[in-house]
Amino acid sequence: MKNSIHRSGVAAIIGPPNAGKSTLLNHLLQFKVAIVTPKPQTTRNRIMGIVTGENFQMMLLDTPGLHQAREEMNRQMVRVAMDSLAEADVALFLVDGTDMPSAKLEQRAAEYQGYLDKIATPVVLALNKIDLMDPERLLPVIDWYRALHFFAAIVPISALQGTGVETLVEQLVSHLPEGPRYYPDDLPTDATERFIASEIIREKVFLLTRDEVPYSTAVVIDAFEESDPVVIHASIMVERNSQKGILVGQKGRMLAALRKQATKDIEHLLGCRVRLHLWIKVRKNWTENPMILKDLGLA
Ligand SMILES: Nc1nc2c(ncn2[C@@H]2O[C@H](COP(=O)(O)OP(=O)(O)OP(=O)(O)O)[C@@H](O)[C@H]2O)c(=O)[nH]1
Ligand SMILES: [Mg+2]
Repeated sequence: MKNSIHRSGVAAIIGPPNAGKSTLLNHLLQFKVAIVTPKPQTTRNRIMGIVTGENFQMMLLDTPGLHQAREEMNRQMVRVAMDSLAEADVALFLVDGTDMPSAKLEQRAAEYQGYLDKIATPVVLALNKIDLMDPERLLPVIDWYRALHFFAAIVPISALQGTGVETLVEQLVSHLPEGPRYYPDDLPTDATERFIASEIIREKVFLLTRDEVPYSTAVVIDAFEESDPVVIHASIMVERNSQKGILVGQKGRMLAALRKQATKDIEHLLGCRVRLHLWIKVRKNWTENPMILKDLGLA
């Protein structure tokens, strides 16, 4: 009986920055484990979500966006993404479907091929953001990707609205081996509350600041006291004094806004009151510092 087969395994989502990888993970988990912003290179670590269905359990890995990285931190981010493929049974290459065949996309073809050629598992392609597309424009996009690589399946989706996502999951699951459930049904992720809290603070920096500031920022949780309210001390690390000035803002307004917005989301995550203390620290050129990158899971 075909239906009695239970499959379990790992699917790694890889793809260019800003394509909607984290949005898809959150949608499938119905839980915000990964931060999402309109800026590229938001995700910096591999984040695992556990998607459990009647006949399957899929460990879905969200990863940093693939890009031509020059700085050390960015190179490590791309490495994290590509390394996640080693533990995967199937890869999901997720791109922004609204990137129409054009000179710009043509320029990326060689780069995409470079990543795709390194993948040993079957690769499913998801064309995301179809909610923004005229359905008639989908065919040339599909043809363009078909010429680029042999994909096990090509599935148009909207990670934001959930369109096509069920079909996508069926495709991914069909490439998982037979196996048991490794995790309880109701566990959405192996990420700790501490990690997600640090990411929420980083998300607010991404949303509230501009230019290079988000890319020069990292967040470290110094203390997480499980009292009532939960007391969290977090350091926001920047590379320069001028960036510290921006994060503090006039009369401390930026820091107050960061704290307010992050507190609200962390309270939602933990389901209890939170007192958040933020400290801004300057660590010159930390994005090139292997010791600091290692502490952030990036080396
Ligand atoms: N309209 C629309 N917007 C989407 C969709 N999926 C993601 N987005 C938006 O695209 C932006 C990037 O989404 P993310 O999920 O952060 O993208 P990502 O691929 O994880 O990006 P990196 O972490 O930077 O690699 C956000 O503004 C999302 O709201 C979609 O299906 N439709
Ligand atoms: Mg992301």
